Amino acid sequence: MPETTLAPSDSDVSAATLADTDPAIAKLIAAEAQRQEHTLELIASENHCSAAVMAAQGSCLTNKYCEGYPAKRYYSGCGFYDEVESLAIERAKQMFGCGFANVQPHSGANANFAVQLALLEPGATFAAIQLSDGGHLTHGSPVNVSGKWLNPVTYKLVDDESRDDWGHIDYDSVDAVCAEHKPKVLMCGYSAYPRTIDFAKFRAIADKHGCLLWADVAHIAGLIVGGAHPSPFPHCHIVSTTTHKTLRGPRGGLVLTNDEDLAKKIDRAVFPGSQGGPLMHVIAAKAVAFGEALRPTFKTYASEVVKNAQALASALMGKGYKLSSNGTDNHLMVVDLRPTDPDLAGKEAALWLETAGIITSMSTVPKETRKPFNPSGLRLGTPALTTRGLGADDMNTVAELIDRVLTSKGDQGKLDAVRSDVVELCKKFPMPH
Ligand code: DSN
Repeated sequence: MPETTLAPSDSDVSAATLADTDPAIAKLIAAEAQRQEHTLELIASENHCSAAVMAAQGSCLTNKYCEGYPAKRYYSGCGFYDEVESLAIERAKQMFGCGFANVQPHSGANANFAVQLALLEPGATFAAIQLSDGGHLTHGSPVNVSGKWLNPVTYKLVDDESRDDWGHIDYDSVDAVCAEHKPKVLMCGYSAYPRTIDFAKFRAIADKHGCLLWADVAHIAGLIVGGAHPSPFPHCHIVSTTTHKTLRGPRGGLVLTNDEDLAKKIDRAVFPGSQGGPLMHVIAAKAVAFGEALRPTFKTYASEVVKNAQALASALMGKGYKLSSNGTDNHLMVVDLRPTDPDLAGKEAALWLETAGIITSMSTVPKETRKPFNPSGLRLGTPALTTRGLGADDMNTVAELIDRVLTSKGDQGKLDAVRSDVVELCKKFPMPH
């Protein structure tokens, strides 16, 4: 049972620490810090942000309502907040080399909803890739507003395994889907796609069929900013992203464009279209993270993330694992578990790995044969391990640990032995703050 009592000192919140005022929550946060310290974080969409980012997010800026935009607020007392938001906007523009940024979306899903509200009428057609091929819920899934209120049509991955580009975007299919359905918006950018996105090729197809081109670069934003993946600009009309994955900021969203009219539509779609008061403490933390990403060391980080992913992918393939598209160009890979163990599905594999201190996420794979809640694959990524300082040589050790788990048949003794080795490895790479 969690503790629920408040300490008697809760009358003086400003002077007290969290441990004094709410020991139950303080204890859970401390336990989570220990969990992060003693496990290997391989979820492709997670990272360890800096103490400076957390300090900004945990600041008094959480206290203020600032509906509106800098110098156009609906509340008094917003002067410092205007400066904070303007700094975040300027740094976002500088990071991506574009003309306009909206830093208010609370999340990637909110950013994508705002883009859809700005660009598409109810029932309008847009083209994207489906969830099981590496897309995202907000890219037209029938359980999301994007699939309920809009008309998504889907293009495919190359599914001929004899081709060198097996598992890559099938650009012929993108062209064919646009020719057939004439979508108003063509969307690229994915949650489980291990290959480089050819934004110029997408733009040529978009222009041919009169579509606006929208990229959701949530997963690869940090790689783009760090120069380890080509930029969506100048090719894309609109770019949305999260700020907490490879970009290593606080949890949140961001929308970017070079087009002034689209920028105005996006601003209106974020507020008042789909959100109220911006989370100013999070916007401050975004500004801090963007400042970090603009430093030269972030380029090194982004390139190390990719090198580590490629080293991990090679080591796993060397052990006989099948990876979607036979490898990776970016920070993530998708392991299809079926060829190595037809009885082992993603949910159980992720559970065994978690027991051993290796944190991953289950994933659908191309030509999926199981249900999304127990799919056939695992998605692995290197952003967080790279932040901790693990390098390409350490990826052989990580692959060895993963292999020991996946071949353990769930034997508790074997999982416990891996857990001890994981703890030892983690001790060599303490959290960088
Ligand atoms: N849930 C995120 C991911 O894991 O990719 C996307 O929003």
